Amino acid sequence: MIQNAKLDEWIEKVKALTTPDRVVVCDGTPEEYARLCDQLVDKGTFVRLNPEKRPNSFAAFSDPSDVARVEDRTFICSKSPEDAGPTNNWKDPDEMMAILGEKFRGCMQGRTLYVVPFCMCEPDSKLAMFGVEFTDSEYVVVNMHLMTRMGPNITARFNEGIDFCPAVHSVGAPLEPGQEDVSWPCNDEKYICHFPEIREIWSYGSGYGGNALLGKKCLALRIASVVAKENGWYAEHMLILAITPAKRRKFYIAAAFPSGCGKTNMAMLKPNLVGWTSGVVGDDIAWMWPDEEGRIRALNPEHGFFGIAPMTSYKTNPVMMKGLRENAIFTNVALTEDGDVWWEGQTDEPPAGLMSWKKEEWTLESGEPASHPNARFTVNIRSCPMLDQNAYKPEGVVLDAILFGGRRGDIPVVREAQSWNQGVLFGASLSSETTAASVGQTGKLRHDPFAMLPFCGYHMGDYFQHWIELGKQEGVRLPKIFYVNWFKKDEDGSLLWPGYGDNIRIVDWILKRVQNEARPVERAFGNVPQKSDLNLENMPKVDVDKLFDMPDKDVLVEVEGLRDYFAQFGDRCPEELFEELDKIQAIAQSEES
Ligand code: GTP
Ligand code: SPV
Ligand code: MN
Repeated sequence: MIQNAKLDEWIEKVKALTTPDRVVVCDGTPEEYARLCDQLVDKGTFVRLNPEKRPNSFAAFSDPSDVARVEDRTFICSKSPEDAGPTNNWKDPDEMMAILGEKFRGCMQGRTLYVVPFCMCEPDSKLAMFGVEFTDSEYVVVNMHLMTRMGPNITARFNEGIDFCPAVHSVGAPLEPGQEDVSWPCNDEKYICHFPEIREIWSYGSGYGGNALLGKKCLALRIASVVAKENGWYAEHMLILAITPAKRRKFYIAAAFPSGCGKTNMAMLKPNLVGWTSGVVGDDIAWMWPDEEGRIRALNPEHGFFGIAPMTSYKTNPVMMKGLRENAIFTNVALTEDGDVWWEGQTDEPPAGLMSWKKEEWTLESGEPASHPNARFTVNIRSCPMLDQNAYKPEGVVLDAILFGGRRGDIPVVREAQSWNQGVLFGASLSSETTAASVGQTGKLRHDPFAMLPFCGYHMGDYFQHWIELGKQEGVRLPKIFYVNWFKKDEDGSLLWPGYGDNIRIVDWILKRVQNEARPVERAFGNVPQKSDLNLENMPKVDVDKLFDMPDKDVLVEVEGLRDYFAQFGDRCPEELFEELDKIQAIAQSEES
């Protein structure tokens, strides 16, 4: 048993409110994981995969109504609406607590309340954040086992009396006595609520991903972003990777791309350049801070990957494919006849005899994909065959470059910011086509500043200011900032850039710029490569001029759009961003005339 007074109080409180049949305090051991997986198989939530094909691995199929994050049901409940800002759904904390009080009353009837103590990042790190998820979902518990740090050395900290963020979760499906359970219980009404001032998370109605695994987006991004702002650090939606060019030192890069825009793939970038090597630190979240020497350090607070299955293949992401050979959970993928998993893009041709994620027989004629577009795998970070040796260091790694990027048909594949403030503008200007990672229309261009639109727990204008402040700190050694876009299209709609392992060629130029080894072409919207500085050997032919082109008239339209967008943040939007827009506009106008 854990001896922690606050935890005892919370267990009593959640138990009294939700009236579960029993309470289990989780110990985070492999035995517990195995036991719960067996239980999930017995309940029909899990299908055990063929142990000869995919040892110790499982497939789960969600309710078709519960397949992704629900942004319109995600709330920031700060005391003042001003502190949530115009980009968040705000609700008065007292009003929301009253609603949640009703929703959670008796909601765990017939179920077990699992108490899941966990830690985001190494517990020895000065940024470590402890959490306790209170959940009635075994699926959530086993996913938390893979995604966070749990087990004896975490519970030891609770015994020492550390503070934690309570994160209460229910699928919202109480069972009457004798009522049979369904394989994926959930509720049509969902609430994903954050209380930044009292540091609490309450999530109701969904069992899927970021809605339910509360250490990830809810704690390590939305709540952590508020804690970080108050304490001079940064909680970001970024991958971290190590790149070692042939015969050079190792470099570290962090990159913020919106959901479904390539973080997991870039985190596992396998360089298509001879003699280059790489290593994974993290694929979704980075916590960053300036150290005593002014260097920007970053660490990955997570302990596993919750990645998009479709298009993951030995061609696109061999590192992940190897990491998924055993000990993985797959959600909403298709099943093969011989008890393995398949998804669109895994192989060129689908195997015969598939069962779709909707548990129906599937053929090419079915008219819809066999796996859900947001089908995901969950796997522990230790499964990754290419982890960087510093991936676990509590002191993180020193960043050499920060990338922003998204999914857009019309902007250059890479450009370099000419100053820190222009780099902050790059982050703030990020916009991208929506993907299946959140419920709603896909392929719709929207602003997603710093890829943090759905994940910033406070006012976006204050967030921009926080980034500007980093550049003003004395003695700080700032990484260079770049804006990348792997999705630039030709007039006929085809992609101009092959992406994946060939992205190393853009990283090559980025690292040349970091070391001041290549002279760039200066354009209104930032620096782009000279053709002669690009290594395009042994790759499919590309139209270099089109890759980096952006007509000045388009730049001017972009600038006007950003002025309008930033206007909503009022006087919380840093002046510096408007000054950067003015500079770009002046250059674009003079180039045009
Ligand atoms: P979340 O986990 O939702 O945050 O997404 P993510 O940012 O990790 O994106 P992920 O790496 O899973 O990629 C999303 C989709 O983009 C997948 O279908 C990938 O195959 C595709 N993708 C990733 N990188 C590239 C690339 O370089 N080029 C192209 N064309 N597609 C890519
Ligand atoms: C994302 O949407 O960015 C994800 C998936 O990583 S989820 O954990 O569901 O938020
Ligand atoms: Mn990902």
